[in-house]
Amino acid sequence: MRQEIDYPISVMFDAKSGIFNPCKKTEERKVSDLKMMFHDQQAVQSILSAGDQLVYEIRYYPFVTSKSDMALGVTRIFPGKVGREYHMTKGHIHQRDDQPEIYYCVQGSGYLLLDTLDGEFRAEPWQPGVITHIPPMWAHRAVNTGNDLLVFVASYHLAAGHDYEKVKQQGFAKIAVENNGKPELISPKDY
Ligand code: S6P
Ligand code: ZN
Repeated sequence: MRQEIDYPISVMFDAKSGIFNPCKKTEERKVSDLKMMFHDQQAVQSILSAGDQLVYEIRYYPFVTSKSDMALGVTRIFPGKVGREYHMTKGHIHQRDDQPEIYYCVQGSGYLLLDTLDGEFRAEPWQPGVITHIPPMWAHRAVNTGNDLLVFVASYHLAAGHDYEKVKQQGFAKIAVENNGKPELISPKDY
């Protein structure tokens, strides 16, 4: 028997702003939520003592049906840095090791950083139009290295789950920093 949740749903999406409607939930992440992810702890402290700084927002629509689920997540990373390190997402690996994800960059520029946490690393350069498949078992983090908003669309199963702890403890093999006005990927130990 078909229930109400089993019918198609559409949302209206504005790629420039990254806003879509209707939207079920919005979350904000500030420097205080990512403080252990950034490598310049003095810069973190000075931002926090000045009253924090918004790094990104995520808007969600969970499409849950009686047979399955699929989530839409749109992330808006505001331009900015903490020390020399560009604004980025916290980064996570999926709890379930059979869960991939699709990211679609629609606005802005930067990188998608991917790390297996066992020695393999990739940095996918991002500009509007780039779609990246994130295979299972790759931690993922998006970085905004531009002067404008970076917007990307994510599609994944809610059942994937998010493990932030592994990334927090180990970090990614490379981080994106500004060097002479340009983005550069360096090893965190060279910060
Ligand atoms: C969920 C998907 C995205 C992120 C979002 C924020 O699997 O990858 O919606 O949740 O980009 O990143 P993070 O690392 O704070 O969850
Ligand atoms: Zn994910």
